[in-house]
Formats: sequence, structure tokens, C-alpha cells
Amino acid sequence: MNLKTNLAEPKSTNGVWHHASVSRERRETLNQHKSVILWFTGLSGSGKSTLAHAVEEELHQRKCRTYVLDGDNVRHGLNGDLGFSESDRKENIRRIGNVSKLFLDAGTIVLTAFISPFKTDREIVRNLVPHGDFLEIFCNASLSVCEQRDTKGMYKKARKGLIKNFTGISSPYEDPDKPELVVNTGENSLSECVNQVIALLEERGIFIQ
Ligand code: ADX
Repeated sequence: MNLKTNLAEPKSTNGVWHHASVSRERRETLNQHKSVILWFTGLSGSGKSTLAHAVEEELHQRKCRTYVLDGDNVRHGLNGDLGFSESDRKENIRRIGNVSKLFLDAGTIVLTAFISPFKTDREIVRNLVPHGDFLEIFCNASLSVCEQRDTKGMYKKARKGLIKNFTGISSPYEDPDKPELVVNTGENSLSECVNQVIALLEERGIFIQ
């Protein structure tokens, strides 16, 4: 297993990497901010997408280049062939990790909102990019809060056994050990959570001016 790529057997080994003259650094200078991956992780219904989009809104108003990769959307297209078995979730995160890496090189602040339940898969993405470019943000809402919200009605179905391998019910979620940030999305308001993420970006020197 190649840990860098998470691919057992790369099938295209003869490619030659083309180095662009427009580098990530030049794009960052043009953008007046650094690029970074904000990796939101947490249970379904913990508020990952809501928070990622609200942070994106704030960043956009600050004239930053941003893009949100969202579980439900990406699973309609790029990852439409994947389900929710352990190996499909692994592949889901591997692809998203590599897409995020491209966005990073493009000078963008990429915000990802996937359950990404397994620690090892999140660590593989962390190790794909330079140290400090992957910021893991744990959307910490208890299962009971997420289940009470049940915005998509999926917990009810999962409890009845109508959805198999449902995270938190019949499939595990592994809490991050050392995330860069924990946001208590079950208790705090959306704007408080947004402020915490923006403070993290300020602390990390993402804004150049
Ligand atoms: S991940 O585990 O592979 O990271 P991802 O974030 O892409 O999951 O997709 C999660 C979304 O898919 C949930 O918010 C929910 O809407 C939907 N979903 C459908 N089936 C499942 C399932 N078995 N477990 C979790 N989420 C599911």
C-alpha cells in the first residue's frame, strides 16, 4: 500500500509531471491569501455543510477565493459510483483528498464537508499535503442532537434498518484525536462557530494583508 496516495497499485506509472510556470505561491500572492484545506468532519447532521458554507460566505466577503466540496453533491457526480461500505468511504475520501490537493495548488481555500468517519483516511489526506495546509475541524455534536435534528429523516430510517451502515448507528465514527479546531456545533450558534474558524485562519496567517 502506497501511503502517500492510498492506492494499492498505481496503474499509470509512466506519466511525467508537468511543472507550471504559474506556481501556487504566485497565485497566493495574486489572491492576497494563502491556500489551505479546511477539513470539516463529524456525524451526519452535525452541521458540517452549513458551517462550511457560512465560513465560505464570510471568506468571499473578504475577497478570498474559496470552494466547498460537499458530501451529498460530490456523491452525485465524481463519486456517484461509491456507496457506504468501509472501502467505498475510503475511496470517497481518497478522491476528495486528491481533489482538495489540486485546489490547494490552485491557490484556493477549499472547505470539505464529508463525514470522513475513519481516522486513518483523514490522516492519509493530511499527509498528502505540506505540513500545516490541512486543518481538521471537528464538528462536535452528539449523536442524540444529530438524531433529534434528523434534517434528512435518515436516522429514523437507519434505526428501522432501512439504511444499512449508517454512521453513528450501524457504522462507526472515530473522533479526531488532535484536530486543529473543535467546534461545538451541537451547542453554539452558527455565527460563534464561524468566528472560531476565522480566528483559526487568522492565527495561521492565511490572510496576507
Ligand atoms: S463519508 O462517510 O463517505 O465521508 P459522505 O460525507 O460522503 O460520507 O456522505 C454522507 C451523506 O450521505 C450523509 O449526510 C447522508 O445524507 C448520506 N448517507 C446515505 N447513506 C448513508 C450512510 N449509510 N451513512 C452515512 N451517510 C449516509
